[in-house]
Amino acid sequence: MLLLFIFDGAITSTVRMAGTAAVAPSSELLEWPKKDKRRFLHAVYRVGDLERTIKFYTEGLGMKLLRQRDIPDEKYSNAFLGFGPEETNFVVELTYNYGVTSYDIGTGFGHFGIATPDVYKLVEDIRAKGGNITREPGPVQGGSAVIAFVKDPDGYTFALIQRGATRDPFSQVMLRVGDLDRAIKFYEKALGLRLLKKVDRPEYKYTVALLGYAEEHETTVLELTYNYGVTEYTKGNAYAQIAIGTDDVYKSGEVVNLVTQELGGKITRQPGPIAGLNTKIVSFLDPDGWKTVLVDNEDFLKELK
Ligand SMILES: N[C@@H](CCC(=O)N[C@@H](CS)C(=O)NCC(=O)O)C(=O)O
Repeated sequence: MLLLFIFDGAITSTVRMAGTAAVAPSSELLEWPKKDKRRFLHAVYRVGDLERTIKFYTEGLGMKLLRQRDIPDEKYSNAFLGFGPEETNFVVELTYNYGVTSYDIGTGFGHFGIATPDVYKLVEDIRAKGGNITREPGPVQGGSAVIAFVKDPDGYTFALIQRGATRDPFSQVMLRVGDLDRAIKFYEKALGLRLLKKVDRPEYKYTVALLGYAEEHETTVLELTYNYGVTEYTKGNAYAQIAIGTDDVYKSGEVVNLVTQELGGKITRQPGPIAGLNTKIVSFLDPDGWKTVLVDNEDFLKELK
């Protein structure tokens, strides 16, 4: 239960502690996401055929298959793929639900971004393997960065972005939002993300914002896109969520709870261990309905072992 107090003129909220309740001023609590050890861990989404997607990601996009697990009791399997180990890299967690061969991606999900030193060459390699190129390589409209778009076998778009050698080529997740300033504020306050760049392209009627825990070329970033006048998107049932590491799911949950009261969104799973697994998480929706899961850092590393 969350208790709110007025303390020294500031709103304060209780921080969970075993048996006792310590009161932390909300201003202090709101500092936590910036002090916490945060990192984008993985994006979770559903695919209709695991082997087909694994083949495309490994042979076409150059990812490695990191691990697989089957949960027959719950009738699903997972595969984890990325450009390096999960301990350090952002990866995809693919879910295959037994017997479900296709999904609706909706209009809100944008793309996953992969950085590569030569977009033209990667596109030719993907094309030679039968990949679906939906936007030929060339400078982005209104800019100079060379990009291309390819669709994976389920219809998820991957943006190929030309960039020199990078530690983790998995460079971005792009989601569309209906109110960019509200979304930026939410991700800054609830998750401690930093606004790295905001680009308005009035000639193409959109604005994008990049948010990350380090500079754009050093890390995976969240790209939020606002199309002028579009406030609603469909979410479909394919893309699920993004996972981020935290040192304290309880404190992080308190912060998210405070921020949702101000900006919207809601906690969908209260902080605590997942039944049957030794992993503590808290999950929530942002004001546009995009889901994030905060995962305990130590539990996550134990799970990998
Ligand atoms: N209407 C676009 C707005 C975002 C956008 O246009 N982004 C740029 C990349 S930052 C793009 O896709 N450009 C297409 C191109 O250059 O062909 C959307 O919702 O995806």
